[in-house]
Parts: sequence; structure tokens; C-alpha cells
Amino acid sequence: MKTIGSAGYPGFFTLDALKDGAAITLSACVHKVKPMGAFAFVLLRTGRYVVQATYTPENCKDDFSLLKEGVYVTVSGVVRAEARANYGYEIVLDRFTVLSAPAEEYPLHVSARKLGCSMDANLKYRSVAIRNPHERAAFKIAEGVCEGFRRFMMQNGFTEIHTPKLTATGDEGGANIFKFKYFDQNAFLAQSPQFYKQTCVAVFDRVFEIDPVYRAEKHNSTRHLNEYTGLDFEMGYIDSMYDIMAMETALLKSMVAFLAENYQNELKITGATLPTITEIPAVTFLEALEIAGGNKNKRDLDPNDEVKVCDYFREKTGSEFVFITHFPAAKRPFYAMDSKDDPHTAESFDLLFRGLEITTGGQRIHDYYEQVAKMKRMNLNPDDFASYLDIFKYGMPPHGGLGLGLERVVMKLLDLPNIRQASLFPRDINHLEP
Ligand code: AMO
Repeated sequence: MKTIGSAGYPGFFTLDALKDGAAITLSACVHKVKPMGAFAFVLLRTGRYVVQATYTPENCKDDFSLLKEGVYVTVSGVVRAEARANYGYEIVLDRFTVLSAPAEEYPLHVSARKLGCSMDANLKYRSVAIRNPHERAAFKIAEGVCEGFRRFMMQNGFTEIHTPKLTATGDEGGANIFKFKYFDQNAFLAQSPQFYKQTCVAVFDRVFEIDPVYRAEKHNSTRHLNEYTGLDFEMGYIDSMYDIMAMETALLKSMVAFLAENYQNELKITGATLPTITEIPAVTFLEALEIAGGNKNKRDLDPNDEVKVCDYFREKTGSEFVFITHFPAAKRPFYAMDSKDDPHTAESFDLLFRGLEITTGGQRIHDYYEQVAKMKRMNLNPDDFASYLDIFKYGMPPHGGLGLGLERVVMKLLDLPNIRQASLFPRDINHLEP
């Protein structure tokens, strides 16, 4: 019997095609060639796997010298059980044809278990770096995070939306906003889908979005990108921000279960451990400051504080996640609802995971007059936000939501030292290409 890939096309390979004794035709990239004397190992890199093949001149009459790293081929052979090979099988080659050969050798060790080059080289040769299976795994995991997010959202009645990234006003405040000319008008790249996702709550009750977010971060940190992927949701008819935190807890459990079920290949390649989620502890900002041993007058947690708070809760409760609630209102955006008990704090939270903030969320103001008053208190001119204020003028249910940074989640799931490794083509202050 001849098995041609898994969907009748040799460029679409899945592990189901590996059956002892089966004939197989498969298109792939030559990942590595290891001459062993009488035979050679030829590792074939498909879109997700690296499959072992063996070449012997007895079985295969095609010119062995053409099988070089980086060459794209279609091979035919017979599958044989081989316990020492990846996935327990190898392909005994009987034919191959070269589809395309590179003009130059790779500038990086693509077939090494880990690339082992500097971040500069990694980013300079990004198109090559991400061919390394360990580097590549991050993006399959990112796919799983997005798909797990989407599935959970749809199962819970959220509608998927896509909102403009070219905008007339900034939604998060602060200086980290990209400005540009939109024909004759000043415009900004969206710092989040905040205004539009709130707007859509009045239409669909519950919405989510997976789209790019732009931040003009001037500092070159291992946790900031200038373009990242935001996983956002917003929901109506909530009683408090705790409804949002409960929804996020359920979402994370579901996403982790989805990864465990569908991404064992990448978890094995990267050696990553998925977190176990039961209850996620929650503390107030002031309590978190105390745990971190920081100055009580601080108005935000710095990266060291986040690590200390996470360490504390991991030891005390076993949880790798912790919610921090009730941040100082002055440090949160103007749309955050002030706490009734203490208007100096906002009904707003962060979620930390393995020492890093991965989410901000909270309850929003829904009353028109309250929103206008808060803008004025924060020295903002309501006239600059006229179209956003329309949503309150014409009525909004009580609502809230959150934003999760995809690359930060992947970075922490895989214990990557730099967020750039969780972005296919990272945009930072020094990189606008590739
Ligand atoms: P915030 O500004 O905290 O909140 O962003 C939400 C989440 O996005 C991620 N993030 C980043 N990731 C990479 N590079 C950056 N420069 C960067 N900045 C932020 C983080 C962060 O937790 N509108 C609110 C969310 C909401 O309340 O719904 C917002 O954007 O993981």
C-alpha cells in the first residue's frame, strides 16, 4: 500500500503516516545528514516534525551528494519501526528528487537541539533561526494558546471581533503610542482594542479579539515588544471584577488542557512543563507590596516585586499564578472603575505568571457622567473622546474585561529568557526587519 502524506498530498505530513511496512512519499527539507559509513541518516524536517530516514546505495540509486542540509526534496521509501528514532519509526529511502536547493549554507546551526547563537544573530537571520525545531516550537505553542483561547471564548458565548488598529485617539494613556499622519490628520496605532471591545459589549454582550497591539516602547527590555498580539475579551452584565477573574481562571484551565492534549510534540522538544491550575490566589496591591518588601509609597510593582510575589505564592500555595487587585486609581487608565470602598484604588487587576505580568483587566465605568467626571479628574478633555463617550451616552451595561499578552504567555510557558523568541518577527527599537 502506498501512503501519500496524510491528506493525499506529500507536503502535508502527519505522524499517522508512520506505520511499520507502509510505503510513503513525503516532501520535506533536509534537516541534517549524518554519514555513518555503510549508510547515512537523513533527518527530514516537515512543517511540524523531524523524521528520521536512512540512505543506503543498495536501496536508493539517486545521487547521495545532492542530499544536503537545506535542500527541499520529495522522498519515497518504506516505513520501519525503529525504537531509537524520533516517533519510533524511520523511513528506508528508495527514491528522492530535489525540488529546490539553497544558494548558500545556513548561517546558523539550524539542526542543533538549541540554536545557541547570540540574540543579535538570531534576529539578524530570523528567517533561518525559526527553522530550528526548538525555536519553531514556540510558535506552535502560540497557535495552541490562541486556539485554546478561541475555543473557550466561543463555548462561552463570546463573539469574535476585529477592530481598527488605525485610530484617532490613544486608549491607554501614557507616552508609549505611535503617532503617524493619516492623510491630513494626526493618527495613532492602537495601544489596545479597549474602546472598540467595550463598544461591542453593547452589541454582542460578550466579545473577544486576537489581534496586534502597538506600543512605542523605547526601552530595550526582555519583556517588551513594540508590536505584540493581544488576546482580549470584554463581557457585559458583571457584578464586579471578580467575575472577570473567575472567567480568566476557567479560561486558563481550558487553554492548558488544550495544550496538554494537542501540543505534546512541542512540549517535549522544549522540555516545558504546563502549570497546574486549581484556585488562583488573589491579593491587593498593598498586600503584594508588603510581600515584596517594597516601599509602601510605590504606586506600581516593578519586575523584581513581581518575581518576589510569585515566589511567595508558589511556595505558600503551589500556584504559579497570582492576581493582584486594587491598584492605585491614578496609575490605571481613565476607563477603570474606582472602588466604592476606597476611590483611590481601582477595580482593576493584574495576573502574574511565573514572575511576570501577563494580564491586566478589571471592571470599567459604564455610566456616562461618571466617565466624564473621571476624565476631568485625570486632566483629560472629554471632547477629545467624543466618539468613545457616545457609547456611554447611549447606554452601556455594567461590564469588564481583560487583555492577555500572547508572547508573554508563551515566553513563560516555555521559560524563554527573551520575549523576542516568542515573536516570529519581533519589532523592538532596533528591529523593523526582517
Ligand atoms: P495592558 O497595557 O496592561 O492593558 O496590556 C495587557 C497585556 O498586554 C501585554 N503587554 C505587552 N506584551 C509585550 N510587549 C509590550 N510592550 C506589552 N505591553 C503590554 C501584557 C499585559 O498584561 N486595555 C488593557 C487591558 C484590559 O484592561 O482589558 C491593556 O491593554 O501581557
